[in-house]
Amino acid sequence: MRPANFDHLAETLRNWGRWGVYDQRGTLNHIGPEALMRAVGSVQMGKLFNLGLNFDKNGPQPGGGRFNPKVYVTDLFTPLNPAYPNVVYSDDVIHMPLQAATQWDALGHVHYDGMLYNGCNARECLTEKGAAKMGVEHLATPGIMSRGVLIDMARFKGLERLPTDYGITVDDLNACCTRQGVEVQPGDIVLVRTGHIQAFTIDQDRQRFMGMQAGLSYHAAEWVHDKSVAAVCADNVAVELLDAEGLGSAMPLAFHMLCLRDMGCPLGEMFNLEALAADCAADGRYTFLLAAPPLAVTNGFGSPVNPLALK
Ligand code: UVW
Repeated sequence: MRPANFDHLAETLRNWGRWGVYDQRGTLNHIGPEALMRAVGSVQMGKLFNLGLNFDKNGPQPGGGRFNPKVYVTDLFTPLNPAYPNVVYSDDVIHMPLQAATQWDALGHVHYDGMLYNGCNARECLTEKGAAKMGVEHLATPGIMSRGVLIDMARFKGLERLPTDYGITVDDLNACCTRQGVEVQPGDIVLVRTGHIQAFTIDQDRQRFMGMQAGLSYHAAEWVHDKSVAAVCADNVAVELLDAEGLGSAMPLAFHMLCLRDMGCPLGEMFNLEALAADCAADGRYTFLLAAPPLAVTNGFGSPVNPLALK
């Protein structure tokens, strides 16, 4: 069975046609001049935070289809001109899944009932060559930048990490924003901290990091829609709650489906929010300029990203 109220939610939240029949950017359309100027206005201290994981063989993947990045050196001490061997360059190659570590999900990443965001027929749009529609390159132009709002749910609950079976509700989101003294506005990018990334960054337990984990309940998609949020990111693997019940239902990854397929809302995963969250707790300011441009991988289902938060 599909989760309770899923079909009703999907119909209510669906943004198909809202930004035109050819739109492939979804809720990023909420980011206009007003949202960007609000982002600039949130820069007050000149403090910069990197929210990305490193891309290397020690990444968060425990094995399987998604593996950690492999980097090969293809040129080392190669002379630019053989006549002057002391003037040289070095080059390298990376082989990695686009979903290996900190990443954006493109709108074509998941779908159900044969349709992608904006009513695209999945059989026509998705091929072995990738996403002919709803590829990540459409999120890359002009890019993803807006005001970021950190929602530090773990700290709000007085915990280092939320319990792995905890689904973050609409009430939680509202209560946490009130406590933090922040109001999410149209075009903002919301970053939710669960503390789950510590399973990788502190425990180095890749299996547990990829396993059951706290995250947003699929009901929270309604909040994302009502607030006109441009994109949602989190410090876990899937942004949403991963539990046996949801994964065993007829609509696994229900929040993904509502966001990517029905709303057209990109999801940012494995954002390391630890240092940023500590700083926000210290100065009581939870907003910042977020610059998180995906790579313009043509027809890509996702992209690695090195997100930056400037306070
Ligand atoms: C899937 O696992 C399908 O998606 P994600 O990596 O976006 O959580």
